[in-house]
Amino acid sequence: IAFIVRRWKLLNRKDLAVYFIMGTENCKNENPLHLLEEALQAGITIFQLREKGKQPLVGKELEQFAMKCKALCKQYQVPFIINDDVDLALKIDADGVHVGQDDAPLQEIRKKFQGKIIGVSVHNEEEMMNAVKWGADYVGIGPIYETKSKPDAKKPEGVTFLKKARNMYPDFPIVAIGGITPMNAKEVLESGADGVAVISAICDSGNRKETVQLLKGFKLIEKKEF
Ligand code: TZP
Ligand code: MG
Repeated sequence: IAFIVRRWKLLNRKDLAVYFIMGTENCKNENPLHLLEEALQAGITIFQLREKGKQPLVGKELEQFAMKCKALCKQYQVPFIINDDVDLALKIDADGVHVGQDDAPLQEIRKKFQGKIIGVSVHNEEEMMNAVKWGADYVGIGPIYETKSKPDAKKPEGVTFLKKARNMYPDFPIVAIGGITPMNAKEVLESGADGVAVISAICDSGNRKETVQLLKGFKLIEKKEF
């Protein structure tokens, strides 16, 4: 029972409501930690540090930055996830890691990540089945729409596979990603996503509080769970 309770507490579907992703390259002229704190104050429900691009932080600098992000997330009681870098996630005791299909096999990561969150990007039924089978805590599906934030992103998929995935797994935590904004979030949530994962919608927003509330508000309207 303890195991079940622990696993259950790891991640709830509602934690995916507004999944903010950021790295220093997404912050333009703003201080990344300041931007993250504003997003936390605005009500994001989970955060992923995704350090990519031409001049990413690496080594000790990345580690120190990640530690500061972790401390901020803890202050707001928001799960802190690290993209790709399993060793860094372990080293600084992040709440979890998010991996793609090109990263280490899920079975191996799961062994190292007992009691931590593992998210996996999936694009088709087979990848989805494997993610569920090998113990992912949630999957990310996308890109749904055209994105400017990932140069090597696949072609936008629309909501076709998202709907299929939801039909296959009625209760599995699913977050949608790629070009999502308050303008199109409703379609994504109606297609079965538990939440939206965004970079630019929050990083480039002139009013982060309003943006996060809009992204959340659709969910409150959509999920009549009372
Ligand atoms: N994976 C698929 S699309 C994407 C990632 C990391 C980028 C999402 O960024 P945006 O700005 O919300 O489109
Ligand atoms: Mg990856």
